[in-house]
Amino acid sequence: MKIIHCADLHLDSKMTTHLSGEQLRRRRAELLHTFTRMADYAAEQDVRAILICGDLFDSKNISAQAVNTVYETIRRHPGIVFFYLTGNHEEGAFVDALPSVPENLKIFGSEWTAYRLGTVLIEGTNHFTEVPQASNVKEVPVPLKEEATDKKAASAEAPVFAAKCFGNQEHLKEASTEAPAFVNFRDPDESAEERGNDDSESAGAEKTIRVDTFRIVALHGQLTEYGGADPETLNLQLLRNRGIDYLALGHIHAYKKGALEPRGIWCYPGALEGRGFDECGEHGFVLLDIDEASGNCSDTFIPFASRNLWELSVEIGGAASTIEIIEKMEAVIAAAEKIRAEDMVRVVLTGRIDVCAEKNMTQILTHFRDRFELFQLRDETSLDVNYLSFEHDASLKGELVRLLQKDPVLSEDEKAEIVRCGLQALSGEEFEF
Ligand SMILES: [Mn+2]
Repeated sequence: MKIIHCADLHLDSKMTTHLSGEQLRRRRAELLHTFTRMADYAAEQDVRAILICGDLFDSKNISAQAVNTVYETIRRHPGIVFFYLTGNHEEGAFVDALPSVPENLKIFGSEWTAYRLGTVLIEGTNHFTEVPQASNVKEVPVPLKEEATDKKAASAEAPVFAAKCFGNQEHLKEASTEAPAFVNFRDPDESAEERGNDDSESAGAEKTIRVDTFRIVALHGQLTEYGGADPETLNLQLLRNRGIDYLALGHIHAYKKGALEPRGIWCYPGALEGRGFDECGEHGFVLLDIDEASGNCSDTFIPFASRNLWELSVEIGGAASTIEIIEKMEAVIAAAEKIRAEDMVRVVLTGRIDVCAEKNMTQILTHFRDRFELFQLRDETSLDVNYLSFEHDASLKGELVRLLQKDPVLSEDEKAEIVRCGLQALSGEEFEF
């Protein structure tokens, strides 16, 4: 069974990059578009469930555009169950905004909830205190595969499409009226003998968790070794040795995973799209492929963002001209193979350059501006002044440099900057602050 694990979509985000009004509108639309693309990808790849581990929206003020997009996307994919862990930003505002909760949308709220999808158990809460020993399990029927050929048939016969996509979900309704099964969780280290005894004791209305059940737990917060007072911290000690196969997390905006004793892993898929230069690199989701017979699971990070952000540091120490600086930048950009034309790039210039070096930021910007969706340039170089070379300079320039050198108040960096502007002005050149 394939399951997508994503988190931190932050739909309706205000973004933290310096985008123009038009770029910002387009970027917001892209975030929504990526959500629908992900659902389409899931249908194509025969994914049975999409697990959204919090921060689907950026704030509790959700736009109609975002609510409708998510709602309609879920309804148009009855073959996929959407599990949604309400995060710390949205506070259930989405559910309240819905005209109705689609059959294939399952919510994790403040109470610990467990859903069973085939042999996969998906549990979670947005208010984690501990993993409960036992929990009521809501059975979720594994939806029928969305037939790829249906779409072709649907375009020819509109009524069929409408029935399939809007509410003909009798198979879901039927099964979900079944009485929930009661499940006891057990220590995975327990011997088979103990297990056997226990089974006979708990026979009847209770049924014991099957060994071949793949257990996913969905939580939102910062994983820590010892926990803390902040409700957003998740104490690892309370999550180890609980028979968790896959701890599906949200909150950290970069992909990250680690071991969860005794047999599982924890994983943050990262934000689905980066929103600022503090969220650089590839973004996407995690695709789980669980072999239901063996319980083996592969987890693969799938880059899926429509654009990524990259910050490149370019050392230009010793460069004497704008062209030379551009050349150094070109080399660094060429080496960053993952950067695409649709990406947003920020270059930070570093190193020490001579105060007499000819460096024109406008020219550098002009050179790179049209190559990427967004191009930003930051100058973090520092200036070197070779005071010796001005020692015997009888011109106004020499006078200025010697005067500044003796100044007791200005810092070395301030002196260098004034020297640079002064020299350029005296040479009759345009200068940039
Ligand atoms: Mn987040």
